[in-house]
Amino acid sequence: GQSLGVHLLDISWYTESMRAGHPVVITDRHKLQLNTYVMELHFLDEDGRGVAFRRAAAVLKALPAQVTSMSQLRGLPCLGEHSLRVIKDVLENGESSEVESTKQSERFKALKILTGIFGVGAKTADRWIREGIYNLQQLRDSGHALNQAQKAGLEHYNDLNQPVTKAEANAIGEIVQKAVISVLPGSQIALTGGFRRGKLTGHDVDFLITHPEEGREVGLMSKVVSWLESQGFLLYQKTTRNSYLESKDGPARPASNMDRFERCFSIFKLTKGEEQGTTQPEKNGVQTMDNRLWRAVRVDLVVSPISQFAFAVLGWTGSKLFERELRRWAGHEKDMSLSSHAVFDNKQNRYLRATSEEEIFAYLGLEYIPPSERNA
Ligand code: DGT
Ligand code: MG
Repeated sequence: GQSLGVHLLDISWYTESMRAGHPVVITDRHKLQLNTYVMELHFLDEDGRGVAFRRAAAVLKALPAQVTSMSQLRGLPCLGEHSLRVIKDVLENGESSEVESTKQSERFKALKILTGIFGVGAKTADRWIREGIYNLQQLRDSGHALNQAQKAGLEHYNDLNQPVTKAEANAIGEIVQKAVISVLPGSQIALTGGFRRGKLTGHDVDFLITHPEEGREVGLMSKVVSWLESQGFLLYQKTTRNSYLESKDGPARPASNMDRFERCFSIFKLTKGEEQGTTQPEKNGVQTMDNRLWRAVRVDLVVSPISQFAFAVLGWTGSKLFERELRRWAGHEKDMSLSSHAVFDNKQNRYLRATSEEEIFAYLGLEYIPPSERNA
C-alpha cells in the first residue's frame, strides 16, 4: 500500500507538460552529467546503488523544469541521501568530485573497457582486473580461454561499441522480416527495445517474432537462424531454448525477471548502405578510409506464442528501469505478478488474458503509457 512510498511511475502522473508534448527543459549539460553518474555507479553496484541512481536520474529526467536549486527537489520520490549529495555537488561545483575520482581510477577505466566486450559482465571483468588485466591487449596476451561469445566480442569490439542507428535497425528489420516470411509465411515481427521507444541509437536491435495461429511458432527460431546463416547474415549466434512450458510448476510466476522465451543472441553482418558510404568521419583530423563494406551489429531475436505476445511486447520494449517499476507497481499496488508472459492476479488466483498493451495497463489500474514515455 501507501506505506511503500511513491513509485517512479507516479512521476508520470504529474509531468503534465511532458504528456502535453511540451519540451522538458533540462540543459544538455545537466542531462549529460546525470547520465554519466548513472553509468559510473552501475559498475559499483554492490548494494543496489546503481538502481537507486537510475531511479534518481529518471525522476530528474521526468521533471518539467530545469533543476537549479536543491529546494526544487523537496518532496520528490527516489532521491536518497547519496543521490542528493551528488546533485548538490553538481549544482554547486559543476561536477561531483566523488564521481570524477571514480572515473579517473584505473579500476573503473578497465571495467569500462572489459565490460565493453560482448559476453563479458562486471563479475568476469572484476576477476580479470584482480589478475592485472586492464585492457584488450593484456587480455589477449593472458592466454585466458574465452568462450565463443567473448571471442566474437573481442573480434568485433570496435563495431559493437559503436551505436546502432535507426537506419541500421530498419535495414536489419527488413532482413529479419524476409527471413521469417521465407521460413513460415504469415509470421509477424515487431521491433522492440529502445528503438520502439523512439530512441535514435541503441546498443543492439531487438525483435519479437510470432505467428497469429497459436503453436505455429514452435520450431520457428531454428528455421529463422538457419535461413539467416545460409544467407551469410550471421557472424555469431547462440539460441537458448524456451523452458516456460517445461517448468515443473507449470506456467506459474517466473522466479526471476529473466523470461523463458526462445531467444537468440546474435551478431549480424550488415552490409553498409549507400547512405552511409565507405568514407568514415574525420578521426584525429585525418580522413580515414574504411574499405570494409560491412559492420557487425548486435541483434536479439525472441519468439513468443501469440497468446503471450502483448506481454512479450510490453516486457521487451523496456526500458529496464521502467519494466522494474511496472512489476513493482503490479506487485505492491495491485497484488498481481507481471512478467513478459502473463499477469497473474493473486486475489482472484487466476491469469488475466490480454491481446494488447492497453489491456495490460488497464488491469494494472494505469492510464496507457506510450513507448516514448517509457524511457525512464
Ligand atoms: P539499448 O539496446 O541499449 O539501446 O536499450 P534497450 O532498452 O533496447 O535495452 P536492451 O536491448 O538491453 O533490452 C531491451 C528490453 O528488453 C529491456 O528494456 C528489457 C528487456 N529485456 C532484455 N533482456 C531481457 C531478459 O533477459 N528478460 C526479459 N524479460 N526482458 C529482457
Ligand atoms: Mg536494445
